[in-house]
Amino acid sequence: MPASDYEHILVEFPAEGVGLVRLNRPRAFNALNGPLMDELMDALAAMDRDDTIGCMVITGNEKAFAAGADIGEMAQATPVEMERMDFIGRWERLRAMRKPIIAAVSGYALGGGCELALACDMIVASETAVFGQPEINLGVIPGAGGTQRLARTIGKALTMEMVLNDRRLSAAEAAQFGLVNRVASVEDYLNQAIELATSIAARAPVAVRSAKAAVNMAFETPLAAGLAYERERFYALFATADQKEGMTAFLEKRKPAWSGR
Ligand code: DAK
Repeated sequence: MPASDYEHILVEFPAEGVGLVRLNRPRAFNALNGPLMDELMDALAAMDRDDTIGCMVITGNEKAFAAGADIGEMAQATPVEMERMDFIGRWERLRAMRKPIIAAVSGYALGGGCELALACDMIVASETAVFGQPEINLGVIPGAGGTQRLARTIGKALTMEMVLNDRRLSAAEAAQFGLVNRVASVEDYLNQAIELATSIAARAPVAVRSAKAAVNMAFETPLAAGLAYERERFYALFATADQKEGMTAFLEKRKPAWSGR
Protein backbone atom coordinates (compact mmCIF):
# COMPACT_ATOMS: atom_id res chain seq x y z
CA MET A 1 0.00 0.00 0.00
CA PRO A 2 1.40 3.49 -0.79
CA ALA A 3 2.46 5.37 2.36
CA SER A 4 -0.13 8.08 1.63
CA ASP A 5 -2.97 5.54 2.01
CA TYR A 6 -2.16 4.66 5.60
CA GLU A 7 -4.94 5.61 8.03
CA HIS A 8 -3.39 4.99 11.43
CA ILE A 9 0.26 5.84 10.91
CA LEU A 10 2.29 8.60 9.25
CA VAL A 11 5.45 7.78 7.33
CA GLU A 12 8.27 10.30 6.99
CA PHE A 13 11.89 10.37 5.92
CA PRO A 14 13.33 13.04 8.25
CA ALA A 15 17.05 12.52 7.58
CA GLU A 16 19.36 10.69 5.24
CA GLY A 17 18.96 6.94 5.63
CA VAL A 18 16.21 7.22 8.24
CA GLY A 19 12.59 6.07 7.98
CA LEU A 20 10.17 7.33 10.63
CA VAL A 21 6.76 5.87 11.48
CA ARG A 22 4.45 7.90 13.70
CA LEU A 23 1.61 6.00 15.36
CA ASN A 24 -1.38 8.22 14.73
CA ARG A 25 -4.51 7.39 16.73
CA PRO A 26 -4.12 10.29 19.17
CA ARG A 27 -7.69 10.15 20.51
CA ALA A 28 -7.15 6.57 21.67
CA PHE A 29 -3.64 7.20 23.01
CA ASN A 30 -2.37 5.28 19.97
CA ALA A 31 -4.01 2.03 21.08
CA LEU A 32 -2.61 -0.65 18.81
CA ASN A 33 -5.59 -2.04 16.92
CA GLY A 34 -5.18 -4.63 14.18
CA PRO A 35 -5.26 -2.22 11.21
CA LEU A 36 -2.65 0.02 12.87
CA MET A 37 -0.38 -2.96 13.52
CA ASP A 38 -0.80 -4.15 9.92
CA GLU A 39 0.10 -0.70 8.59
CA LEU A 40 3.06 -0.40 10.97
CA MET A 41 4.46 -3.77 9.92
CA ASP A 42 3.90 -3.04 6.21
CA ALA A 43 5.67 0.32 6.49
CA LEU A 44 8.60 -1.16 8.42
CA ALA A 45 8.90 -4.09 6.00
CA ALA A 46 9.04 -1.67 3.05
CA MET A 47 11.81 0.29 4.78
CA ASP A 48 13.62 -2.92 5.64
CA ARG A 49 13.72 -3.73 1.90
CA ASP A 50 14.68 -0.19 0.82
CA ASP A 51 18.43 0.21 0.17
CA THR A 52 18.27 3.94 0.91
CA ILE A 53 17.12 3.29 4.51
CA GLY A 54 19.61 2.20 7.17
CA CYS A 55 17.65 2.63 10.38
CA MET A 56 14.01 3.04 11.38
CA VAL A 57 12.36 5.06 14.16
CA ILE A 58 8.90 4.38 15.62
CA THR A 59 7.29 7.14 17.64
CA GLY A 60 3.90 8.24 18.93
CA ASN A 61 3.15 11.73 20.16
CA GLU A 62 4.12 13.78 23.20
CA LYS A 63 1.38 12.25 25.39
CA ALA A 64 1.52 8.63 24.30
CA PHE A 65 3.81 6.26 22.52
CA ALA A 66 0.98 3.73 22.78
CA ALA A 67 -1.40 2.82 25.63
CA GLY A 68 -1.48 -0.84 24.66
CA ALA A 69 -3.38 -3.13 22.38
CA ASP A 70 -6.91 -1.93 21.63
CA ILE A 71 -9.00 -3.16 24.56
CA GLY A 72 -12.25 -2.67 22.64
CA GLU A 73 -11.04 -5.02 19.95
CA MET A 74 -10.17 -7.77 22.45
CA ALA A 75 -12.76 -7.43 25.19
CA GLN A 76 -15.28 -10.02 23.98
CA ALA A 77 -12.93 -12.21 21.95
CA THR A 78 -12.67 -15.96 22.38
CA PRO A 79 -9.25 -17.66 22.18
CA VAL A 80 -10.12 -18.81 18.65
CA GLU A 81 -11.03 -15.29 17.57
CA MET A 82 -7.79 -13.98 19.04
CA GLU A 83 -5.92 -16.62 17.09
CA ARG A 84 -7.90 -15.83 13.89
CA MET A 85 -7.11 -12.10 14.27
CA ASP A 86 -3.49 -13.21 13.91
CA PHE A 87 -2.49 -11.13 16.87
CA ILE A 88 0.78 -12.97 17.24
CA GLY A 89 1.63 -13.03 13.54
CA ARG A 90 1.66 -9.24 13.37
CA TRP A 91 4.07 -8.99 16.26
CA GLU A 92 6.27 -11.75 14.89
CA ARG A 93 6.81 -9.66 11.74
CA LEU A 94 8.66 -7.13 13.90
CA ARG A 95 11.20 -9.75 14.90
CA ALA A 96 11.98 -10.44 11.26
CA MET A 97 13.15 -6.87 10.49
CA ARG A 98 16.85 -6.92 9.73
CA LYS A 99 17.61 -3.22 10.15
CA PRO A 100 17.82 -1.53 13.55
CA ILE A 101 14.64 0.03 14.92
CA ILE A 102 14.65 2.78 17.55
CA ALA A 103 11.57 3.54 19.65
CA ALA A 104 11.23 7.24 20.48
CA VAL A 105 8.93 7.17 23.50
CA SER A 106 7.11 10.05 25.17
CA GLY A 107 4.20 9.73 27.60
CA TYR A 108 2.44 6.40 28.03
CA ALA A 109 4.11 3.18 26.90
CA LEU A 110 1.69 0.73 28.48
CA GLY A 111 0.93 -2.92 27.85
CA GLY A 112 1.47 -3.64 24.16
CA GLY A 113 2.96 -0.12 23.86
CA CYS A 114 5.67 -1.02 26.34
CA GLU A 115 6.13 -4.36 24.57
CA LEU A 116 6.43 -2.63 21.20
CA ALA A 117 9.18 -0.38 22.58
CA LEU A 118 10.91 -3.39 24.16
CA ALA A 119 10.80 -5.26 20.86
CA CYS A 120 12.69 -2.41 19.19
CA ASP A 121 16.49 -2.44 19.34
CA MET A 122 16.96 0.79 21.26
CA ILE A 123 14.76 3.25 23.14
CA VAL A 124 15.14 7.02 23.38
CA ALA A 125 12.70 8.36 25.97
CA SER A 126 11.36 11.79 26.82
CA GLU A 127 11.36 12.88 30.47
CA THR A 128 7.60 12.22 30.60
CA ALA A 129 7.78 8.61 29.43
CA VAL A 130 6.02 6.04 31.61
CA PHE A 131 6.62 2.34 31.05
CA GLY A 132 4.14 -0.17 32.43
CA GLN A 133 2.45 -3.54 31.99
CA PRO A 134 -1.01 -2.95 33.47
CA GLU A 135 -2.63 -6.04 31.92
CA ILE A 136 -3.17 -7.51 35.39
CA ASN A 137 -5.83 -4.80 35.88
CA LEU A 138 -7.73 -6.33 32.93
CA GLY A 139 -7.50 -9.88 34.24
CA VAL A 140 -4.75 -10.95 31.85
CA ILE A 141 -0.97 -10.87 31.55
CA PRO A 142 1.36 -9.39 28.91
CA GLY A 143 1.08 -11.34 25.66
CA ALA A 144 3.63 -9.75 23.34
CA GLY A 145 6.85 -10.42 25.17
CA GLY A 146 6.55 -8.21 28.25
CA THR A 147 7.29 -10.91 30.83
CA GLN A 148 10.27 -12.21 28.85
CA ARG A 149 11.92 -9.05 27.55
CA LEU A 150 11.50 -7.11 30.79
CA ALA A 151 12.93 -9.98 32.84
CA ARG A 152 15.93 -10.17 30.51
CA THR A 153 16.45 -6.40 30.62
CA ILE A 154 15.65 -5.16 34.12
CA GLY A 155 15.76 -8.44 36.04
CA LYS A 156 13.24 -10.62 37.84
CA ALA A 157 12.48 -8.54 40.93
CA LEU A 158 11.28 -5.40 39.20
CA THR A 159 9.61 -7.33 36.37
CA MET A 160 7.53 -9.19 38.94
CA GLU A 161 6.38 -5.88 40.43
CA MET A 162 5.55 -4.44 37.02
CA VAL A 163 3.64 -7.48 35.78
CA LEU A 164 1.97 -8.58 39.01
CA ASN A 165 1.30 -5.20 40.57
CA ASP A 166 1.22 -2.57 37.80
CA ARG A 167 4.42 -0.89 38.99
CA ARG A 168 5.24 1.78 36.41
CA LEU A 169 8.69 3.10 35.59
CA SER A 170 9.43 6.76 35.04
CA ALA A 171 11.91 7.73 32.33
CA ALA A 172 14.58 8.29 34.97
CA GLU A 173 13.98 4.83 36.45
CA ALA A 174 13.94 3.26 33.00
CA ALA A 175 17.37 4.79 32.38
CA GLN A 176 18.63 3.69 35.78
CA PHE A 177 17.57 0.08 35.14
CA GLY A 178 18.93 -0.08 31.59
CA LEU A 179 15.60 -0.16 29.75
CA VAL A 180 16.32 2.93 27.68
CA ASN A 181 19.41 4.24 25.93
CA ARG A 182 18.91 7.86 26.86
CA VAL A 183 16.41 10.38 28.18
CA ALA A 184 15.87 13.80 26.62
CA SER A 185 13.42 16.66 26.99
CA VAL A 186 9.97 16.39 25.39
CA GLU A 187 11.11 18.95 22.82
CA ASP A 188 14.22 17.02 21.92
CA TYR A 189 13.67 13.26 22.35
CA LEU A 190 12.55 12.67 18.76
CA ASN A 191 15.45 14.72 17.37
CA GLN A 192 17.82 12.67 19.47
CA ALA A 193 16.30 9.42 18.23
CA ILE A 194 16.59 10.64 14.63
CA GLU A 195 20.20 11.72 15.22
CA LEU A 196 21.04 8.29 16.62
CA ALA A 197 19.32 6.65 13.66
CA THR A 198 21.17 8.90 11.20
CA SER A 199 24.50 7.99 12.75
CA ILE A 200 23.73 4.25 12.54
CA ALA A 201 22.38 4.59 8.98
CA ALA A 202 25.71 6.10 7.88
CA ARG A 203 27.63 2.94 8.85
CA ALA A 204 28.44 -0.17 6.83
CA PRO A 205 24.97 -1.62 6.16
CA VAL A 206 25.79 -5.33 6.05
CA ALA A 207 27.84 -5.05 9.23
CA VAL A 208 25.01 -3.15 10.96
CA ARG A 209 22.51 -5.88 10.08
CA SER A 210 24.95 -8.56 11.25
CA ALA A 211 25.58 -6.66 14.47
CA LYS A 212 21.85 -6.45 15.22
CA ALA A 213 21.39 -10.16 14.55
CA ALA A 214 24.39 -11.10 16.69
CA VAL A 215 23.37 -8.97 19.69
CA ASN A 216 19.82 -10.32 19.52
CA MET A 217 21.21 -13.85 19.45
CA ALA A 218 22.49 -13.22 22.99
CA PHE A 219 18.86 -13.45 24.11
CA GLU A 220 18.10 -16.62 22.17
CA THR A 221 20.95 -19.05 22.87
CA PRO A 222 23.37 -20.40 25.47
CA LEU A 223 26.72 -18.56 25.45
CA ALA A 224 28.63 -21.13 23.37
CA ALA A 225 26.07 -21.06 20.57
CA GLY A 226 25.94 -17.27 20.66
CA LEU A 227 29.72 -17.03 20.44
CA ALA A 228 29.74 -19.47 17.51
CA TYR A 229 27.08 -17.40 15.74
CA GLU A 230 29.06 -14.20 16.31
CA ARG A 231 32.24 -15.79 14.94
CA GLU A 232 30.49 -17.00 11.79
CA ARG A 233 29.02 -13.57 11.18
CA PHE A 234 32.44 -12.03 11.77
CA TYR A 235 34.14 -14.29 9.21
CA ALA A 236 31.31 -13.84 6.71
CA LEU A 237 31.84 -10.07 6.72
CA PHE A 238 35.27 -10.66 5.15
CA ALA A 239 33.33 -11.50 1.97
CA THR A 240 31.96 -7.94 1.78
CA ALA A 241 33.39 -5.04 -0.18
CA ASP A 242 32.70 -2.89 2.88
CA GLN A 243 35.15 -4.88 5.02
CA LYS A 244 37.90 -4.33 2.43
CA GLU A 245 36.95 -0.66 2.14
CA GLY A 246 36.76 -0.11 5.91
CA MET A 247 40.15 -1.60 6.68
CA THR A 248 41.84 -0.05 3.61
CA ALA A 249 40.41 3.37 4.48
CA PHE A 250 41.77 3.04 8.02
CA LEU A 251 45.24 2.22 6.72
CA GLU A 252 45.06 5.05 4.19
CA LYS A 253 43.89 7.44 6.91
CA ARG A 254 40.69 8.44 5.08
CA LYS A 255 36.96 8.08 5.67
CA PRO A 256 35.46 4.87 4.28
CA ALA A 257 32.87 5.07 1.49
CA TRP A 258 30.41 2.24 2.13
CA SER A 259 28.77 0.51 -0.81
CA GLY A 260 26.55 -1.86 1.17
CA ARG A 261 28.00 -4.77 -0.77
N1 DAK B 1 -7.38 0.43 24.10
C1 DAK B 1 -8.45 1.11 23.63
N2 DAK B 1 -8.71 2.40 23.92
C2 DAK B 1 -7.85 3.03 24.75
C3 DAK B 1 -6.72 2.39 25.29
C4 DAK B 1 -6.49 1.02 24.92
N3 DAK B 1 -5.42 0.33 25.35
N4 DAK B 1 -6.08 3.27 26.09
C5 DAK B 1 -6.79 4.42 26.04
N5 DAK B 1 -7.87 4.28 25.24
C6 DAK B 1 -8.88 5.27 24.90
C7 DAK B 1 -9.92 5.40 26.02
O1 DAK B 1 -10.88 4.38 25.92
C8 DAK B 1 -10.51 6.77 25.73
O2 DAK B 1 -11.39 6.66 24.65
P1 DAK B 1 -12.79 7.54 24.61
O3 DAK B 1 -13.51 7.16 25.84
O4 DAK B 1 -12.31 8.96 24.60
O5 DAK B 1 -13.44 7.09 23.34
C9 DAK B 1 -9.31 7.56 25.27
O6 DAK B 1 -8.33 6.58 24.85
C10 DAK B 1 -8.70 8.38 26.38
O7 DAK B 1 -8.46 7.52 27.47
P2 DAK B 1 -8.85 7.94 28.98
O8 DAK B 1 -10.14 8.71 29.01
O9 DAK B 1 -8.75 6.71 29.80
O10 DAK B 1 -7.66 8.96 29.33
P3 DAK B 1 -6.88 9.17 30.69
O11 DAK B 1 -5.95 10.35 30.46
O12 DAK B 1 -7.81 9.22 31.87
O13 DAK B 1 -5.97 7.84 30.88
C11 DAK B 1 -4.51 6.03 30.16
C12 DAK B 1 -4.99 7.49 29.90
C13 DAK B 1 -3.58 5.67 29.00
C14 DAK B 1 -3.72 5.97 31.47
C15 DAK B 1 -5.75 5.10 30.25
O14 DAK B 1 -6.55 5.32 29.07
C16 DAK B 1 -5.39 3.64 30.32
O15 DAK B 1 -5.10 3.14 31.41
N6 DAK B 1 -5.49 2.93 29.20
C17 DAK B 1 -5.37 1.46 29.15
C18 DAK B 1 -3.95 1.01 29.40
C19 DAK B 1 -3.86 -0.51 29.37
O16 DAK B 1 -4.52 -1.19 30.19
N7 DAK B 1 -3.07 -1.04 28.47
C20 DAK B 1 -2.93 -2.50 28.31
C21 DAK B 1 -3.92 -3.00 27.28
S1 DAK B 1 -3.80 -4.78 27.06
C22 DAK B 1 -0.52 -9.83 22.15
C23 DAK B 1 -0.09 -8.59 21.74
C24 DAK B 1 -0.37 -7.49 22.50
C25 DAK B 1 -1.08 -7.59 23.67
C26 DAK B 1 -1.51 -8.83 24.08
C27 DAK B 1 -1.24 -9.95 23.32
N8 DAK B 1 -0.23 -10.97 21.41
C28 DAK B 1 0.70 -10.91 20.28
C29 DAK B 1 -0.74 -12.26 21.76
C30 DAK B 1 -1.33 -6.37 24.44
C31 DAK B 1 -2.28 -6.22 25.38
C32 DAK B 1 -2.50 -4.91 25.98
O17 DAK B 1 -1.83 -3.96 25.70
